[in-house]
Amino acid sequence: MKIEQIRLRQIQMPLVHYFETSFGRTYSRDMVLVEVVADGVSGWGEVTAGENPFYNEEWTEAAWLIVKHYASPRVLGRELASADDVYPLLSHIRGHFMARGGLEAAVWDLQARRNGRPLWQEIGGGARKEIACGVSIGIQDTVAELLKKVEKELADGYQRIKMKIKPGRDVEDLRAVRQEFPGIKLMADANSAYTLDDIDHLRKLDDFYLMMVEQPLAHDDIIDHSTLQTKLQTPVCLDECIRSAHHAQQAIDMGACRIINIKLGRVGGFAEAKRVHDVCQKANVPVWCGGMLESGIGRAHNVALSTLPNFTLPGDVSASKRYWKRDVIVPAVETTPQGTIQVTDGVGFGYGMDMEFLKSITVREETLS
Ligand code: OSB
Ligand code: MG
Repeated sequence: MKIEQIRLRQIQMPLVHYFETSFGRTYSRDMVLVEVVADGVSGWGEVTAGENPFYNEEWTEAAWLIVKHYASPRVLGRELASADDVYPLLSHIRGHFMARGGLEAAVWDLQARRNGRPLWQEIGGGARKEIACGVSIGIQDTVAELLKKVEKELADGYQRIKMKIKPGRDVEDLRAVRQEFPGIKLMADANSAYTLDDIDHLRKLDDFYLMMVEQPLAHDDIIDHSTLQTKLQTPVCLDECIRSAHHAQQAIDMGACRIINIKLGRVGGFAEAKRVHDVCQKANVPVWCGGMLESGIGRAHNVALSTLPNFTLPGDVSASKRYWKRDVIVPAVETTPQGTIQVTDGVGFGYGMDMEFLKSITVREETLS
């Protein structure tokens, strides 16, 4: 296939409720969408970078420039044998995996559409027709609000609760939730807010029989996590640290984690996400699909990814309405009362585009050809 056009769009979407992590609050998303066109057919991708370079080094403005000036020129007008060709074409770019991944995922979606197949089938998924959903709950102003939020998500059927934690908002918050909900699948995500100096403090998390603690230490430090894991009963799950299958292999070999969160963007797209998945599967390390407050496009891609066999734990992929009043796809992503998302058999990412709404929230658009 030969990509004739790449259209970049920046859209702005206010969140239904702000989302607070150890690195700050997000009230509204500002994201870059990538549309690739060949023979009149469009494939869609989403750059999952945040509005600020706080989760990792990427952010919306930088991602726009990387896709425009470095990623697109390598793909545009080139005869691609497969979407698998995109990752190596972009690997001369250091970092910026989310920017690269937005374009790469769009080419996978296009390839699926050209073949008249669902995206999940195109990437070799299909191990399940229904994916298990958890939710990620941001840091709340008060413990009472946190408990109310947990109760609501459980009532909506979600199978696992993840709480964001940071120093000063960890042990007491977790104790309160555990006391109120003794039997639930519970985990905590620190987004790199601690250091090895906090080992004694982090050991208190073992009291709450969490499924895992996600990325407690520095975003780029697998070595310190391997030290921490030997001192914790709670399994460590790595998020920020794992940007490639090679990282995943090293982290597993070092005993730095027992679970890995795979984010499509963070590893540069579907090809590398599958390689991370395969490394983990071989090592008997379960994985789950992380989220980045995606629009429906990124969300649908996450659903497809979650059908690979080793995605055996509930992910952070949940209903559109938890984030958006109106989503850019139709229908919106919905969950069943059992806390699952039913995988669609539609071609490509399996949902339609709400172009009218998309246009109304587009703040910048550029077509490269
Ligand atoms: O660490 O998983 C994370 C959101 C933004 C940045 C980082 C993370 C998150 C989430 C939200 O946890 C997951 C979601 O609901 O999309
Ligand atoms: Mg995380």
